[in-house]
Amino acid sequence: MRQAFLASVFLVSPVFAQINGDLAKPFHDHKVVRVTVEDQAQLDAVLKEADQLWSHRVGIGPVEVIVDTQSFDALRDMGFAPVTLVEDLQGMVDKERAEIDGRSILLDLEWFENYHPYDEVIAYNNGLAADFPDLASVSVIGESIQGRDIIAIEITGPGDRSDRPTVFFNGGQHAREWIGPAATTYFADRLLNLYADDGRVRGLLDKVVVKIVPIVNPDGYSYSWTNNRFWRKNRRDNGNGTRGVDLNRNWDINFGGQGASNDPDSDIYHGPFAFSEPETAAIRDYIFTDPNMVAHVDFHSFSQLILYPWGYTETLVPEPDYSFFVSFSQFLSDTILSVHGEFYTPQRGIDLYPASGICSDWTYSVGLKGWTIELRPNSSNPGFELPPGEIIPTGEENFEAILAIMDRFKDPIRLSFPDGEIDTAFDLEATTVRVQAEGLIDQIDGLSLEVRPDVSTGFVSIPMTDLGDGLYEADVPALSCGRSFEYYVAGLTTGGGDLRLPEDGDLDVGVISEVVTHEDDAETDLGWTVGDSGDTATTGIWNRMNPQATEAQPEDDNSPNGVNCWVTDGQAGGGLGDRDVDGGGTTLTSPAFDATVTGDWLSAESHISYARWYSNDRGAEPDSDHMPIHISNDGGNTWVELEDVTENRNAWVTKSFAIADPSDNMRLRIVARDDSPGSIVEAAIDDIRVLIRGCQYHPSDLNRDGTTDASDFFAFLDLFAASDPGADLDLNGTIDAGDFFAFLDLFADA
Ligand code: 0X9
Ligand code: ZN
Repeated sequence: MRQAFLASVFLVSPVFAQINGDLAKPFHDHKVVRVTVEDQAQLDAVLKEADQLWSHRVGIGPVEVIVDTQSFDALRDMGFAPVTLVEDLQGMVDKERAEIDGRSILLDLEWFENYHPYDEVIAYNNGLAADFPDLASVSVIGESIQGRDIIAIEITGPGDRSDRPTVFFNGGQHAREWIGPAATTYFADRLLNLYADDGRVRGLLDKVVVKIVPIVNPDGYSYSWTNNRFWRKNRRDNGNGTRGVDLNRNWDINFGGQGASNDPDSDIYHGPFAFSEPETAAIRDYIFTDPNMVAHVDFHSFSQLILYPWGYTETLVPEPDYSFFVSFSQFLSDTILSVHGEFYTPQRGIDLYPASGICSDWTYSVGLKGWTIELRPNSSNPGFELPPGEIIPTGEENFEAILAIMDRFKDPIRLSFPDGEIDTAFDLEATTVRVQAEGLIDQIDGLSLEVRPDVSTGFVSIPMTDLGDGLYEADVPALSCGRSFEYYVAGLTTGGGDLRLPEDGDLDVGVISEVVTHEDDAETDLGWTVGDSGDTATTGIWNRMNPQATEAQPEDDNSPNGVNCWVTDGQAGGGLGDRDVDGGGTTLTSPAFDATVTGDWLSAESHISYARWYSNDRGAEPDSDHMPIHISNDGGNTWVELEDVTENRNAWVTKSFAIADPSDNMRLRIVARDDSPGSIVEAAIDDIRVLIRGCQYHPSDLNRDGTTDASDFFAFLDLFAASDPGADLDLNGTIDAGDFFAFLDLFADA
């Protein structure tokens, strides 16, 4: 609904005066304000007036800055109408410090009820390693410019770790983001303290090595405690009276490109050359010493974001990585949400704003899956000063995310079904099973599809073909309707390990026939009704058209041969929140259709299927609306819910449901609802079909004349004599006595 301010923010070199770091009360008489600038000249004027940037984001649109009273007045006189976010910044800093000082440092988790200076964070990590010598060790992996240790804590279960994948987490690249060191230390604490009693943690740590660097930038972190609470960079003496390199612009990935500054005074100064800083060089070398490292998260604050590559370019990372980042980042977001209800937006870094030379882009470029997670809070007030009482909740929700990452990367080789698990095969059609293998730290040495058809007791092995890029496939030969088989994938790694997908058990597949008896691809209007007496939506009313793409709305319909679909106002409008659903619900009701089973079937069931698009994860109040879809078998008098859509795929998703009581007077109804003023709601529907699924013939009725009799027996003998693959009923690759007995079994079952 509300127009979200998104990207198209371009970065400029912020020119702002350095805070005088040695004053006891540097922020006396200072506020944090938001102004909206309309062009570069206005932006320059604001930056000239401001003391320091509050947000790292700077461009046309809203900009948040620290100003003193004089500058505040100056901005107001220039006509900027500054909105005050923090009235008394020094008061806020003092209050934070008083709260920190007033808290007693107690044992165990209470340590995490407060923030701690550099020495205490290091001491706490050392204490953990001392308490759990079988599970953890701390090493010094480098030294900061001012000679402070950069430490790493490594955690894994006892035993041989050489074939365990490593996941790597760090905090504290940015000095003022105190929750980063706190949360990463919390992860170390929980992993170690839960190992003994929590089977999930133990199971993961027995397969994965976790490495954590809680403070990448010790000098900056210390300085933010002693001098300037809002210091961001390291403390490099730049030689021209300015201090500090932004470590998160110093990595060797598009170094010096957009979103980084060559002005040493800037908060996003990239430094003289990539890895010029001992802090970034130390982390680089640490990563390179571990060939098993597979995934990495660089923890920052604030904004509650899960950012994936690239951060510097609009070019998408190649597949399958792109799809992986989209879906797994969404999964991480859902995982975090499930803990305390906090929403972390998953998105590409570049879609936030461009930034060059960032850590997680670099880790991705050297072969890891790399993320930047921006922790709590989600708003500029309190921004970097997340209250100490929120350390543990932030730690808890992100602990679930790091466990999810450990789980996802725990195997030296990971197998998955890129098209999902197959549960249905079609009459007399071979079924292709595809497997995606990701060699995280090992290689595949052959995969096979293990199939057990209904007539056999054992599995037969079908070798899978290597299609390249880790993709393997094999065909289960055609079977007739009514039959079934089980399957799983088995293999070996070159390291000698066993592979199996699924990890336990087999997948069951039934062979069916499918006939489409009603088809509506929305290319013409078959008699739909837009609107209902209860509708209150004022915009985003359903219409049928070739949709115009927005961030939330599809560019194309779903049908391969069409252009139109039903969509909640398919026009793009001037902005994202312009023509989405606003002000309540908008209802779309289908014409009546016949879902009864027609034709001769031994057994049959009617299904309804449709393709739907739903987007509600943009805007100021994401994930707050829903789209109920109902079906009626009495022309619209009574309705049964099929699903209540909340899943934000921002993509076409085909759903299919069995119809409990099919009639010849069915209707489908879709209500796209906008109940939260701040959310963006876009929906579409296409390719509505009725499918009859079942079998028209018994599998022993080989000549398909409707009865199983002697003629089928002779038909089988003909196939058998001709060595026709259709006679290989047990799928063992040869036509032999086993098939003969299998046929007798099917025959007896008729
Ligand atoms: O700008 C940064 O370095 C990170 N944000 S912060 O406020 N913690 O400084 C975010 C970098 C993420 N990447 C992109 N936005 N491209
Ligand atoms: Zn940061």
